[in-house]
Amino acid sequence: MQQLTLFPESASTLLVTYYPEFLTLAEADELYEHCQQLQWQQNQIKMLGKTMAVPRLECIYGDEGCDYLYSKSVLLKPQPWTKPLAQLRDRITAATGYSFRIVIGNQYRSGKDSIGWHNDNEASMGLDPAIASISLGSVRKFQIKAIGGKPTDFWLEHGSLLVMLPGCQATHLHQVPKTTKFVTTRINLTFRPHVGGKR
Ligand SMILES: O=C(O)CCC(=O)C(=O)O
Repeated sequence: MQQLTLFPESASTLLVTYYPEFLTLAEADELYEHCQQLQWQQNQIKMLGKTMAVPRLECIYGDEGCDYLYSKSVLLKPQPWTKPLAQLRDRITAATGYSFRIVIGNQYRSGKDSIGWHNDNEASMGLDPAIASISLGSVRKFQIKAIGGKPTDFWLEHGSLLVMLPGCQATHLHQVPKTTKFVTTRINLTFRPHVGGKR
């Protein structure tokens, strides 16, 4: 498997590794088809006293009881693993050495969908989680920066895997910004650990 850091000097300080062709084109196409059948939902988030629609669709699959609350506002309750998602989880574990109990899907329907600057520091993932992120469909810009630092851009390709290594969430923020360029649907799957639920 080819492992490439697009920004070799900065990738180690950014605490990420990038595998552009983790999946073959045929595998990525098949997985994209599968993901279109997942149970996508439009969640609402409370921010600064206002309730608003999350600017993307979300879904979650994983081990029983591994609920995931983020931004003290959005509670995701996992559906049981589908066979393709469980097989992908095991393949990422074999390639990286990290284990995962849930996968959260993000569906960006157009350039208006996004995820703002944040870190994934929810206590339910335990200390210093490794998070593995598969991208499918349209290429979107993923930005990462040390807190207080300047962003580095990654263009996450169809079938690629980006791993945010342990420590990354404590020191860095990341986002997928909105774009005015024409883009079709992008699906992102983030495989995460979880300290609760049933195995
Ligand atoms: O879509 C992506 O590549 C990033 C998703 C993300 O930041 C998240 O789910 O926390």
